[in-house]
Amino acid sequence: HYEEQYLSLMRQIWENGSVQRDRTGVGTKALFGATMRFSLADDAIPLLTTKRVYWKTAAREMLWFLTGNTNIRPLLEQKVKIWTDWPLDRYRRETGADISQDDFEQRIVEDTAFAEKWGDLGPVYGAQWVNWPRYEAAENGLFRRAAKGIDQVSLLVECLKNNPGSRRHIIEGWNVAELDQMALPPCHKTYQFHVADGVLSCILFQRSCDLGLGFAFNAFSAALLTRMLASVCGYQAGELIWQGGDVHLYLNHAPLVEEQLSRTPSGAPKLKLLRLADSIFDYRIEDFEVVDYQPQSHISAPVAV
Ligand code: DHF
Ligand code: TMP
Repeated sequence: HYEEQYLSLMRQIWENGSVQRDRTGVGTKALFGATMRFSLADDAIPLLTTKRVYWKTAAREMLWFLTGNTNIRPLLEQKVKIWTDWPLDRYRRETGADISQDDFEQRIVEDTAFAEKWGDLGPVYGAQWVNWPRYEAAENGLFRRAAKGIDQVSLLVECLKNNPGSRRHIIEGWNVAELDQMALPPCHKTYQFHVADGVLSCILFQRSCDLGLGFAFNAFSAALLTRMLASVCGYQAGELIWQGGDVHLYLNHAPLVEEQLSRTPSGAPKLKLLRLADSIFDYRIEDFEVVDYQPQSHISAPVAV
């Protein structure tokens, strides 16, 4: 079963990982450098079955990246709360306000000016994917930011269609010049695609991976992106090759790790794309369906901020 790779990596890190004092102060066990391969053929999808994964949340996040938006407001309007912690943390730190997560989220949704001031994550994924900044010479001899940046996603689609044999099919999130403005520097930072015999595959390089929480989303999302790209370019989907840099388990995820390692994966969920969209930017959440997914119960775990 494809999920054995995940469970065995989890076991290996839990048993042999080096204990690290990490940025969040929670502490991790970590291993550097790991690869997992997942087939995407015949609608196969790397969705974990040893716990329920809210794949629609991950899909909504991926669609949000593709819009280029970096504000959590459109996510909250869809009840997606996975990014709230970081703006909330900044709001509390900078204002000293004692506000609950619910109240903060409600204010972001209802108050446009508040959302603009406090809901933005900085130039994270979406901003770099479809609007990587360009600069142009100004009259005064200096450079200024051009009105329109580089749309890596559109260029990728064109290149996949017109020059499938290229070895340069990349979406890059790691804009070195802007890292300091981001709430979090990108974790799933590089996507490389490859076409062979009409089959599209993807390598995702993730520099930092929260194996207990983030991974389930990252693997599903990368597979979804690959499926959407294959579909609009007229290819079949082949494989997702996931590569991690610092792959870790937070020390406070012990209950999740022990529960999950006691479970056995089962079943072969499939992802259906119900519609061929005209463009990669035209997909909607209603276009996705997961079938044959009978996961074991959800296991919640705290997210390290
Ligand atoms: N920080 C850390 N420490 N780990 C992360 O995985 C992470 N992921 C980020 C941003 N910062 C992060 C963005 N993605 C959840 C899932 C993905 C995600 C952020 C949070 C999460 O909390 N998942 C829970 C609840 C899911 C839900 O509410 O729908 C889970 O059990 O999967
Ligand atoms: P870092 O920037 O110090 O590496 O912290 C980021 C944390 O968030 C780290 O635990 C990895 C995790 N993460 C994921 O695993 N997947 C994601 O998509 C995101 C945004 C974060």
